[in-house]
Amino acid sequence: MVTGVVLERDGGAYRVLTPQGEVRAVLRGKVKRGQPKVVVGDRVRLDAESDGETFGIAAVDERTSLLERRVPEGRGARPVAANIDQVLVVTASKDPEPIPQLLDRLLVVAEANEIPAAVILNKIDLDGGEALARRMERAGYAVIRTCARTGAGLDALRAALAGKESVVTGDSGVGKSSLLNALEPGLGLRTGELSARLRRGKQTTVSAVMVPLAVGGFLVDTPGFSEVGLWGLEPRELARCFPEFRPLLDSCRYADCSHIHEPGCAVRAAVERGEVAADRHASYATLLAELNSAPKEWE
Ligand SMILES: Nc1nc2c(ncn2[C@@H]2O[C@H](COP(=O)(O)OP(=O)(O)O)[C@@H](O)[C@H]2O)c(=O)[nH]1
Ligand SMILES: [Mg+2]
Ligand SMILES: [Zn+2]
Repeated sequence: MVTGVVLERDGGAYRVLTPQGEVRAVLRGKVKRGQPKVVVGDRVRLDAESDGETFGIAAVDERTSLLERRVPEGRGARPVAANIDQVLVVTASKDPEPIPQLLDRLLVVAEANEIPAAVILNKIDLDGGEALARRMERAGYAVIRTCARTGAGLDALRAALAGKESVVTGDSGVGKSSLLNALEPGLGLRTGELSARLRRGKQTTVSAVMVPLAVGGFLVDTPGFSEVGLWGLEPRELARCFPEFRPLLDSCRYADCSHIHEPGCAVRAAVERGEVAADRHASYATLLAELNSAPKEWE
């Protein structure tokens, strides 16, 4: 029996990377009956098929994480990618002007899916971006400072990616493709916009794709990451998605405190003391309002 990792769905089959190279594999047995549904990032067990060319996916290993998205106009969730180790949220220090609320949203998506996250602060040749870096570090995130143009920080980025399955996300224009190409020529093309366009032509729903890295590990390209990951979150779970709020949550007067208006709220008290950034709390309030107005799964 061969083990492999699923890189992409390809029509009725899957592209699977094995220690012997890439193979095509189709679903077999219990897995064919949809248990579980195989997605990009799954570690699978393969049997050789009688034709000697394709393999059969006989079993799926237990997942360490699973990113899901809502089924359009339907019920429940559809798995998108499995076993993601980390989410790296890229921002530029300048050009385009950073949008801290967007960073917070993407980081909350990672937290909501219980996936570790870090920030990449790119274009430090244009502006050091230290105020933004400190804001994110105070919130509990590692910040990797990079410049795709000069190569500064690329060793740290390479080390962060090595051997892991990562999602690299962020606003367009911040330098994601440039950073990936600087690490590995052509990598920005194998992920991102171009592959998304190709995939859209091939399938009606855009799916994820995983690209092996020369340093070991994989990049996962999941179109619409920010929409994918937030939908299942209960409003009361949102505060836990802000790491700097977590040690405070047991100290609020009311166990069901929304951290917006209640007296004796430890989070707002920390904001007033300057220990929690006011604009992080503002991001929390914005996302909470959004979750509270979102239709429930069964509606
Ligand atoms: N000055 C500067 N420009 C950069 C840097 N990284 C990327 N860029 C430029 O920013 C623009 C957008 O980069 P791109 O990689 O396409 O961003 P993406 O949309 O996130 O993939 C391009 O013109 C790049 O040349 C950087 O570190 N410094
Ligand atoms: Mg790009
Ligand atoms: Zn509170």
